[in-house]
Amino acid sequence: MTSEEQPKAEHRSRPTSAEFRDFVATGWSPRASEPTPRSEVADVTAPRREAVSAEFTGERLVIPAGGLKVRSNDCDYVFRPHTAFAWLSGLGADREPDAVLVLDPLAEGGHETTLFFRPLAPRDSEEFFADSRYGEFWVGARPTIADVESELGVRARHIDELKDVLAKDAGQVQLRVVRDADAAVTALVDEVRQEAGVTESQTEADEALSRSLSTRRMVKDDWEVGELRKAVAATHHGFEGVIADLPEAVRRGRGERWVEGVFGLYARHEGNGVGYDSICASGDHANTLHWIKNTGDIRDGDLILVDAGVEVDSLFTADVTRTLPVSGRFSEPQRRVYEAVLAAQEAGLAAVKPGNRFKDVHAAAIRVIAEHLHGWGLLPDGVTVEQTLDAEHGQYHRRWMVHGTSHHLGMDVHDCQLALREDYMDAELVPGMVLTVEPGLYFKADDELVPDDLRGIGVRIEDDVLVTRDGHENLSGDMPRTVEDVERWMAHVQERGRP
Ligand SMILES: [Mn+2]
Repeated sequence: MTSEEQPKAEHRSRPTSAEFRDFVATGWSPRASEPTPRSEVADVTAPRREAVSAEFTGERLVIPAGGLKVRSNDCDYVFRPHTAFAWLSGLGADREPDAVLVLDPLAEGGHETTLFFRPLAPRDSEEFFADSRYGEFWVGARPTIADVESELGVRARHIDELKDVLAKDAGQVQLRVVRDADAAVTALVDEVRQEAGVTESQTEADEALSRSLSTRRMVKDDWEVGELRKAVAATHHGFEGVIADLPEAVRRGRGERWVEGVFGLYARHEGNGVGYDSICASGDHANTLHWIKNTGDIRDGDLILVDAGVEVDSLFTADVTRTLPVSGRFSEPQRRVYEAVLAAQEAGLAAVKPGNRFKDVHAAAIRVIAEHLHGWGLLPDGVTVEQTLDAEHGQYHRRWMVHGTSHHLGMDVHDCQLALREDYMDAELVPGMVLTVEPGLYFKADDELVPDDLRGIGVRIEDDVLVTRDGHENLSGDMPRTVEDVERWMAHVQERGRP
């Protein structure tokens, strides 16, 4: 409802004459008479809202999109709607700053959904030419109320009507708001509650709504899996773009940035953008788990770890990691580490099947990691594999893989983060869940416990995996993973050029 305020620069204000106002308001072709056609996603969001409606019978639910955030002065960051809002409304990409979705309880049961937003202003308004944030001259024509109603299949209203709707019978109707989406809407809901005489804290009730909207996204329907497939396909192209440009990245210096840029090019061209900041980590940088500075050179003979994913307009994102030999060929020590990680990933993948628990995937992968570390003599003297895997007293192996093996994947790269432990880590895998399987081994250049030839090698292999009725499907399985396949892939792509 309320984007961050931009400071006004007085020296940039221009006098506006009555003559100019009249002149700028006229002489334009009539606007399109047909509203935006109904979108495919309108059919997908209706059952989502019905399920939420059934859980929160008789309650008023408020799900804000969030507002624009100032980057500096009068420049904002590109807008990204809150995921709960996008999932329930069907609006993705950069839509619709300051909008609020309200599920209003009906007397006869169920809810009516209304999207409150800032519709297109008429041409005789000040906004039309003067408002650099919302005005048609500055950001293009925004949708009208009729556009939104037609496109999304819900009722739409001007955002200015929101407060009255929230205040209506607020004392009798339980109100819940997704609190972290828009501070101003949360404050408005709290104010309405106070005016209605609700004195006890409603934070827990609000959090239960947020948790429900997060947990409900865990099992993907066919349409959602289709969006993830698109995201993975675009990500595959992005990786091939990176491989094709690797020699150029080496030649130019600061090659990690070149790789980030090339992947970003594919992400913006084929999708909405990157689903998270790309990790482009060459040599020892691969041992910094979230290396997103990407300032380094890429040197022949090193590995480069690229952890990147394209997000499509619906906001579903891929999350894939490949660790590539810059020269096109793994050295013997690189291959040794790589094949250990690959074996761990295979063990993790094999554990992705209905009936297994989410945490079983990590357990399977980390055991293989521990076995290799033990076999290489890296664990402290006398420590067995079973001893290091002991959660209470061991865990030595975690020095070289400190992260988990999996997370749910969807509209958020780390999806369903508000789910309870029993619904996430401890939950059984069921068909439709999508998770990553991403073990790694990280031998820092200054790790004195590691033999010389392994120092500075960091490897992670990450795929996006759909749980099916009889096991799993690796959605990113078309992207080569074995040593031989990766080497062949690189040679092929560099021979052929950019996809
Ligand atoms: Mn991941």
